[in-house]
Amino acid sequence: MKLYVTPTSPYARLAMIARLEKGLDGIELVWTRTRVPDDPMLAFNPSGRIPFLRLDDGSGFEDTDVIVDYIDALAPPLRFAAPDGAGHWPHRRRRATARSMLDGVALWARETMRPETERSPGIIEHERRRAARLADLFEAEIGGPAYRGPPDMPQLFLFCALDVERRLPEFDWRTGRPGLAAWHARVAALPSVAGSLPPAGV
Ligand SMILES: N[C@@H](CCC(=O)N[C@@H](CS)C(=O)NCC(=O)O)C(=O)O
Repeated sequence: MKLYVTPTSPYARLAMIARLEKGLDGIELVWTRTRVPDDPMLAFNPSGRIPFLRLDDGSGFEDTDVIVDYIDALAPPLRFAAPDGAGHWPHRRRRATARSMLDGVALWARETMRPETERSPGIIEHERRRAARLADLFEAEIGGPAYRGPPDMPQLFLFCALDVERRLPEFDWRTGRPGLAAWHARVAALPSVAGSLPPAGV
């Protein structure tokens, strides 16, 4: 089984963290690039999106949620599913909100990578404001018990969203948000998170 990743994709980072959290480092990482027109990967991953999990029979999955669910099911007990009972909908809310933040900042980062003449200041400003509002929301709730345990999907989406700052320095979520900064530092130091940083030179 092979997990196709890039060094900059926050979605790939999330899948790589899940892989290590589950002790599945036997899943081989394939460091690749996206948007390469004649990439052989397109033969089995036509969308060209990363992360992509290729199974030994040649089939595979795109989409971070599906890949994490698959990895999770490979090594029970489940770690990343929404809990049953009273915690279910609060978990789903946190997960959806954190994923929304990641989708927005990923779009913002992508926009800044376009040639300057093709960039949309309107899109960048829209995403900057969205990210600031969501960062305020998470700053308000980050001290709660939901953010203290081992990383679940809401926390992983939130961490990977905030971590987009490494390629988008203008995403300044730290100023005025000490709780979020302290939480990010704690998660960044976890072995699965530190161990999923891309090696130098890839
Ligand atoms: N919905 C996808 C989003 C993944 C995604 O957007 N990946 C980006 C890299 S951050 C990508 O592969 N872009 C390549 C392209 O647009 O061709 C998921 O959850 O995995």
